[in-house]
Amino acid sequence: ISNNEKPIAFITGATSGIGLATAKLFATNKINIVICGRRKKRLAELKKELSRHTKVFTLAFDVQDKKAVFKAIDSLPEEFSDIDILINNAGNAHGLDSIEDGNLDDWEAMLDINVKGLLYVSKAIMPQMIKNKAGHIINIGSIAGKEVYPMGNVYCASKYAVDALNQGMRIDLNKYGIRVGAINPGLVETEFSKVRFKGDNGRASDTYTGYQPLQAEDIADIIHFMVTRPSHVNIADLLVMPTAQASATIVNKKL
Ligand code: NDP
Ligand code: 8X3
Repeated sequence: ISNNEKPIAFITGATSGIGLATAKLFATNKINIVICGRRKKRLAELKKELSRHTKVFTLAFDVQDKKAVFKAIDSLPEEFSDIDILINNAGNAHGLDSIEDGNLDDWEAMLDINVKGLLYVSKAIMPQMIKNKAGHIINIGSIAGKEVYPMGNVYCASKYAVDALNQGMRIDLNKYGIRVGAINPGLVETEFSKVRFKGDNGRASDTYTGYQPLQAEDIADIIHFMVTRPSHVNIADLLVMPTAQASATIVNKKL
């Protein structure tokens, strides 16, 4: 965005966690935003709050629904259609089961949202970046895309796929001058574990007790750093953990 005074960022999964914190930080730094998610009420509230700082457009769609993805992105008014930055963030884990106990609906949700959803959104936005011979795509991977952990199986597979796609996009879009990079967080306290454990809030909060987990704002801060580097600098791949975490399975908890 270094050459563009009024950049437009398209953020998927902006209704909570990392996407929400990124939308807020971008807005207060005068980056215009298109915020996406399925929860329309949250999008409307966020638009009201952030329109004080910047231009905001909301798009409600499910990234699993490819027709809805293309229809939503096609419907963007002209002033929001020239996207400079794409934050491929929408995603979740569904369940934490040993592979033989895995639930097929959970498996499909993770592959459809985390992998295919990311592809649909990218496919819809890439043509205009290619036309401009400029753009910046940031993929939100995970430590789960660098290291497989017990019962992580399909979620890890989905995030390994994000890692592969991050590399593949960087290679194939190189000829157009489009920057592609990933940030791979460790434990971040968001709605992630509420979704993974299907509303079992005790299990969700246990994930983040006994140590200081990352907050969504910590990741947003790094995403903002990535997009504000000079245009010849591309942060290609970052792994970020709380200090208390040393690997996907080693967390120094003081209980
Ligand atoms: P949250 O659950 O807080 O946020 C997930 C976001 O994704 C929500 O805004 C949700 O919006 C959106 N989303 C989920 N499913 C869909 C769908 N089918 N269609 C459209 N949007 C969808 O979790 P995080 O902020 O933690 O997660 C953001 C990203 O970070 C994910 O890709 C996750 O895998 C990754 N990550 C998270 C880590 C963590 O420890 N929290 C660590 C490493 C990576 P809505 O429900 O409104 O559709
Ligand atoms: C989330 C990271 O290790 O909590 O992507 O599953 S982990």
